[in-house]
Amino acid sequence: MTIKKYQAKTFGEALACVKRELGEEAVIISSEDRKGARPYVEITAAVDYDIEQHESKGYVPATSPVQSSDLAELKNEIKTLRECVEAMRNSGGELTLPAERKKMFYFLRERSIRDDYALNLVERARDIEDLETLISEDMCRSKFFDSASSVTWNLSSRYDKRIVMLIGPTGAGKTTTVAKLASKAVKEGRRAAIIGVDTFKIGAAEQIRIYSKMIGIPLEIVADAQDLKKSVRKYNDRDILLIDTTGQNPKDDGYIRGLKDIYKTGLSIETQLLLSTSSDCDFLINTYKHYGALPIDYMAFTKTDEAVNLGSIYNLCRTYRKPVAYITTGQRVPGNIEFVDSRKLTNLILKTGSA
Ligand SMILES: Nc1nc2c(ncn2[C@@H]2O[C@H](COP(=O)(O)OP(=O)(O)OP(=O)(O)O)[C@@H](O)[C@H]2O)c(=O)[nH]1
Ligand SMILES: [Mg+2]
Repeated sequence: MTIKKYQAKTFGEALACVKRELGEEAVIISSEDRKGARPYVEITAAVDYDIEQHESKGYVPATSPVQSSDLAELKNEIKTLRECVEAMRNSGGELTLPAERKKMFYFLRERSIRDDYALNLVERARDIEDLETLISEDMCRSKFFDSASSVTWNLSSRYDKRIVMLIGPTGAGKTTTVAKLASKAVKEGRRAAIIGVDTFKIGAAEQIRIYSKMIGIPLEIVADAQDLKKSVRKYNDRDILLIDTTGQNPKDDGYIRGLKDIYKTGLSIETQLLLSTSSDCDFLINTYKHYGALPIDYMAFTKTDEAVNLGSIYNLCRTYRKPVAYITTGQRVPGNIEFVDSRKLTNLILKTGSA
C-alpha cells in the first residue's frame, strides 16, 4: 500500500494530482482545509499494491523462518487494510471530505441526488452557490434542454402536425396530463383530439371521456395499433393528437410488445415517458429500464407537488440523458402543468428537501 499527501489551492486541484499520480483507484483517506495567509487543501490518499504480485516477480528477498512469520502477519495486515480501503471506496466516500464539502454533500443527499453524482458535484463545485450552475450546466450539456431557446418542450410550435403519446406506470398521471395538454392546445387556438389506447382498465375510458367533453374535443378509444392508425387518419384535420395509454406492469412483455406494435405502424409519434416524483428514485430508474425498450423522446415528471424532494429528476436526466418536456404540479385540469427550463428545474431541485 502507498500512502501520500497532496497539497493544492483547491480541493479539485489536489484531487486531480491524486488521480494523476495514483490513478482512479486511489482512495482519499482524509482531507483538510488549511487556513492562513495562503490557504490550501491537503489530501491524504492511498493506493493498494498487490504484494503477491511483487513476490511472484521476485521482489521479495528470501527470508528465514522467523522473518516468514513476520511476513505472514504483514500480509494479513495489508489484507485487512485493503478491505478497509475497498469498503471506504464503496460507501461513505463523503466521510473523508472536508467539513464544508461534507455539508454540500449532505445538502445534495437530502434532495435525493444519488451519492456518486453528489460526490462528483462536490468535487467540481467551488462553493455551495456553485452547485446551482453545475447542476443546470449538466442538464444543458447533456442536451436535456433546447439550450438555444431555453424552453424544454413547446406544445404549439415546431411541427404543423403532431402526434404525442404518453406512456408510463399505472397512476403516473397520463390521463390527467393528456387532459391538461389538450386544454392548453385548445386555449392556444389549436385543433386537438384525443385517442385512448385503453382497453385494459375498466372505467379508464370513462375518465378520459369526461375530460374530452369538458374540453370540447373529439375522443376515440381504440383497441390496438391498427385501430390507432385508422383513428389518426380520421383526425387528419387536427393540429395535435394526444394519445393516452393505460399503465400496466412494465415487466409484462405483452404490454411492452403492444406498445411496440404502435411504432410498427410507421406513424411519426413523439413519445413522452411520465414518471411520478412521488415514487422513489430506484423505482423510477427501474421503470425507465423497462420502458427504455421504446423510443422515448422526452421524460415528464408528475406530482411534483407531492414529492418530498426532486433530486430524482437530476438523477434520471443524468443517467438517461433525455430532455424534460414539463412537470405537473397538481390534480387540477386545466392548469397545474409547467414548462420549465433547466435553471428553473435546478432551482426546484435545490429548493426542496426536508431541511
Ligand atoms: N398531486 C397530484 N396528483 C396528480 C397529478 N397528476 C395526476 N394526479 C392524480 O394521480 C391520479 C392518477 O392519475 P391518472 O391520470 O389517472 O394516472 P394514469 O397514469 O392515467 O393511470 P393509469 O391509466 O391507471 O395508468 C389521479 O388521482 C390524478 O388526479 C399531479 O401533478 N399532482
Ligand atoms: Mg389513465
